[in-house]
Amino acid sequence: MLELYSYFRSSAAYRVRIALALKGLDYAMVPVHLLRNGGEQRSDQYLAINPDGLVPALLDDGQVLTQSLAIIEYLDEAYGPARLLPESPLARARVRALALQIACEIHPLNNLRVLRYLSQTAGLSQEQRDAWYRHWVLTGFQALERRLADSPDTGLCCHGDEAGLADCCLIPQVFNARRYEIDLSPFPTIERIVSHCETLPAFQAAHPSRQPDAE
Ligand SMILES: N[C@@H](CCC(=O)N[C@@H](CS)C(=O)NCC(=O)O)C(=O)O
Repeated sequence: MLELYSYFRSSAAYRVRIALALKGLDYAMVPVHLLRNGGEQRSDQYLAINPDGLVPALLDDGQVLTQSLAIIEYLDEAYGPARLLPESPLARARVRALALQIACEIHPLNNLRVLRYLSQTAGLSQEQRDAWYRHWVLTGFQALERRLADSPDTGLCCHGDEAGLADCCLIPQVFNARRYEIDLSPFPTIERIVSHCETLPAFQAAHPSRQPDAE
């Protein structure tokens, strides 16, 4: 029995929802509202599950897993056949690097608690906060576009023609970028991959608008 603690607009939870759908795994969704009740991710009940106070968390038969990339790799290994990472060590390293480039270099800088700190503690205006957000997305996407465009390993998806770990990270990050009305036209390879993934049922099922807690 798999239970995913998720928030419809959380891009880290969205990554795991895509992976679950690509693997064809059924799961129960437990909503954690990041804005209501002072942030349910900081409730005692949720902190007992994930002391980071971040979603997602996954329970597999009562065993707690955290960190979206670790969860995705776990799902791929535990529920074979593995398909979210390629086989060769070099290819695996490439896919992990693409995924980590999004998950470590872009996403944490723009997380809710960081944005809150910028306005509530550092005193940034909404305009300055939005400029910060866009700056780190653009910086990350410039590097990512170059990596993807320059590599013969890039196919319909980030690596070859089958969706995998890197696509699980890219599509939610682009969803966030669109929410901030970031112009993606300087990133044609990213746009092309996203357009392809959006035609796939797993990505459609995982979309924030299709979640039970969507608003
Ligand atoms: N590295 C973590 C990041 C998790 C994360 O940052 N989750 C965000 C939503 S996308 C969150 O729960 N934010 C709540 C907050 O900042 O208070 C992962 O990949 O699982």
